[in-house]
Amino acid sequence: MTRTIFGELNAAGSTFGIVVSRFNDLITRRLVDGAVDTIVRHGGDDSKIDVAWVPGSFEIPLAAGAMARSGRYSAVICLGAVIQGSTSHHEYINSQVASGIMGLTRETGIPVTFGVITCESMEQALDRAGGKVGNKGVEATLAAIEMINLLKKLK
Ligand code: INI
Repeated sequence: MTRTIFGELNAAGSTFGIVVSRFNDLITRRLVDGAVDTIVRHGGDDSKIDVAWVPGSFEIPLAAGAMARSGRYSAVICLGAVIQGSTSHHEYINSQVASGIMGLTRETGIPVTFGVITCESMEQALDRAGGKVGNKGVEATLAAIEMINLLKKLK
């Protein structure tokens, strides 16, 4: 008989760190709003959410690491928007942020989720920040909540 294990979407009792980039804040403010709203709608408490602002997405892993190692949070949610310019600058940022965040999940054992929009234009970013392609902040928050509860069952 198969035993199926999954994490419920219940944020009650959990504490959340959110790290968000100020670069492209027209977009990232919408991601934070989506993240906080998602936590509260899933039974979480907004007094158990800390939001740390960093200059740009490149700085996200450093602040996320400090939060993840502090022992104060059930999960850390990383939010940013890297929009392709006329150079390859964005590629360096994207690869460092993604691998930095993945490294933190392995190192700390808590969910550190990736809510960084990577796209070609401001229009595509708006679509992913509450527009027609959803909200990356909501997605990263649901992943964090699900993983918190899954990990409780796997331990
Ligand atoms: N930071 C972003 O979050 N998004 C971008 O699109 C972006 N671009 O395109 O340059 C960006 N750059 C800043 C970078 O993240 C660092 O803050 C900066 O390089 C200082 O370390």
